[in-house]
Amino acid sequence: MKYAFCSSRLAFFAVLFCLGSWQLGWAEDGYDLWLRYRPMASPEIQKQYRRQIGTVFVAGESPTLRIIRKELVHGLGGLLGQDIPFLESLSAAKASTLIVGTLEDLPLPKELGLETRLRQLGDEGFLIQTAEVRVHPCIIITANTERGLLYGSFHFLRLLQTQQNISHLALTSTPKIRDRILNHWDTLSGGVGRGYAGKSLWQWHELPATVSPRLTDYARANASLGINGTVLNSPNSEARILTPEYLRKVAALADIFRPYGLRVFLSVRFSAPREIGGLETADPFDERVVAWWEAKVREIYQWIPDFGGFLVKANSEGQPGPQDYGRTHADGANMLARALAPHRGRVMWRAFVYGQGLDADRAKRAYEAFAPLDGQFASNVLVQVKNGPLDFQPREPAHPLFGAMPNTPLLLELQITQEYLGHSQYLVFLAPMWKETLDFDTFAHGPGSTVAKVVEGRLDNHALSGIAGVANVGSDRNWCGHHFAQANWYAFGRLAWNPGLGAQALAEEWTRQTFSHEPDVVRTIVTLMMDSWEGVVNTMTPLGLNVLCSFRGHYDPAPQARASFHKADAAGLGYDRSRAGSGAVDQYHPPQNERLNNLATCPEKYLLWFHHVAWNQPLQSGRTLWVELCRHYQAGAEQARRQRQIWRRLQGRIDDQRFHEVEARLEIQERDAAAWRDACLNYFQKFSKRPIPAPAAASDE
Ligand code: BDP
Repeated sequence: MKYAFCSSRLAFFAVLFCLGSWQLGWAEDGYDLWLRYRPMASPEIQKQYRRQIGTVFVAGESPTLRIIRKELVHGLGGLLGQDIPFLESLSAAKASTLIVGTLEDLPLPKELGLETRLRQLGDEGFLIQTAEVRVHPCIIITANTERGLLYGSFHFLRLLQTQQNISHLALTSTPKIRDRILNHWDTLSGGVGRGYAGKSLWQWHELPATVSPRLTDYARANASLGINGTVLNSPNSEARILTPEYLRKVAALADIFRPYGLRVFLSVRFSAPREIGGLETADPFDERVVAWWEAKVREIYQWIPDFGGFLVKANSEGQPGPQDYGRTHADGANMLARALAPHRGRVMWRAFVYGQGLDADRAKRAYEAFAPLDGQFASNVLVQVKNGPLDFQPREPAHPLFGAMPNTPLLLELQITQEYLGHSQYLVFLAPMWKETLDFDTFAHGPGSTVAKVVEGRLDNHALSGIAGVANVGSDRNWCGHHFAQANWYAFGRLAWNPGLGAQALAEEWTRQTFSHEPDVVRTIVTLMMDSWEGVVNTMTPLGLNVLCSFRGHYDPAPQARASFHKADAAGLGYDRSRAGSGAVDQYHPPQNERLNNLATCPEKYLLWFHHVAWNQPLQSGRTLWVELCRHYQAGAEQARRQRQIWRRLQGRIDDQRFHEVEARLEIQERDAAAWRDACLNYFQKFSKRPIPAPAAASDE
């Protein structure tokens, strides 16, 4: 009895404590991502929204519509701080009903003209419109499909979460890219290649009997951004994924993801017919191999009727491929594409190849291997190209292949996980980097032929288009390791939907949903985010340098081990890719090639990527290369120090848990940025033989 009394008192105080700490925002662990739906901080705005959304009607019944209902109950209830009644039928609609449904399910007045507008929205777009329904002002979310409704509902909740004016809504939105995909580098043993947020989410050993509820939250987070595909396993694939044992597991995941509009794809191992098919060859021209893949694809579609297709890494970093049999990449891709075509599946064939036989300059190899194959791929093949010609460096010029394969849909591969950008220790917002790639002008059809247009399929009118992000999620409670790494998942999804969105706007909308609406907090966090990428470029690879990291881990500085990339010598620094050097500049179209070829016009951010520059060469600032290099490394370390100071100002203004967890990582970043500065400058000084200048005082800059 006594015990019961104590425990109920304890429970009472525990509840009080939780309520108190929640109000003060003391204990958020990051699990909720940008879908927190905390009550609006401003009572005026909350009151206004309550007036504008009095009731909700969602037409129809299906798994996706149930998800929409649940999200609106959760989202509106949380944000508005009260339950919003759901109506049973449209005829009950009153003033300020939020109406959600396809036109099939919604007998709405013709004069609203929604049908014509919907015709342009395809099967994923949506329309959100303020309109009079039965003389009542209402908000309508409609689309041609339930997926469109799902995206529209999430968009509407985003409007509220970012405190937008919803008085006169008249907006439509359609994705600019068709396949918007996460690439997981997960292994079947439960690890994540280049993952810094714990183990694989998939829990293969438990599937299909047990499916973690967390996977529903994963699908929901992706749907909230419009991500519509997921490649479950690493491109360094294991043939086992194609065995019935694993296909059953994959099907269990696909069942969970389907109502969220998320299709499943698999990375396949080209030699699978030998490894699990009992054949002695995987030659794409061998009829038994062709038949094996056809049967395998049929089997997959029996398990997963909406299966997306295959991702393939072939003849790259030791992976098997068609070249093992004297066939081309196109021969290999097309054989798989033919097997998938009757089921409307596609092949995403990676261009990440750099076999030494191709060219002495690694940065030229993928172009040399793939540009000649343009026009040879089947119509359901996309060639998947990394953003830059090397490998996810802190900064790279855009891959020249984006201007070189007009007859092939090119899928842009970005890396969300921070393999070369400080893992989940560093605060780096990657949207500015991705925007630099998307805005890069290939000049393929004259000025304005940006990478974004190529990837959207607009430049050469391709029916297929795609973008992939190497995922940064794992089993960590906060999904991504670093709380700010969530912003990169977020920004990837939003940019995949619309590459035209601005990095700063994305930083701001993420911050408002994730941390706070307080203007000073928003400003502080957005500034931190927007400065962070350039800061890390300065820390590691300024002025176009690249691959200066250790072999193992790709985290610590190791310039001494990377001479083949930086080419430091007594004369200067940088890789000569001008016409006098490797000639990589001529993989770009005029006038881009001329601009890059000329030391005077090559943008300084790419300088040492394209040129071997003398230590005493004056740069734009008037300072020599050596002094400028020192300034950049010093600025990188200084920024890491400063960002920690700035962050400290937020103590007590955001929840304590996330504050401290980010603080702890900023401390690591500060320490390690200083180590980068010292390691790189001490090493390069051996060649420059010049003194390291004292760091510039803030007033010198
Ligand atoms: C590199 C990674 C390696 C991947 C490879 C790839 O270091 O682990 O397998 O990319 O993209 O960046 O296949």
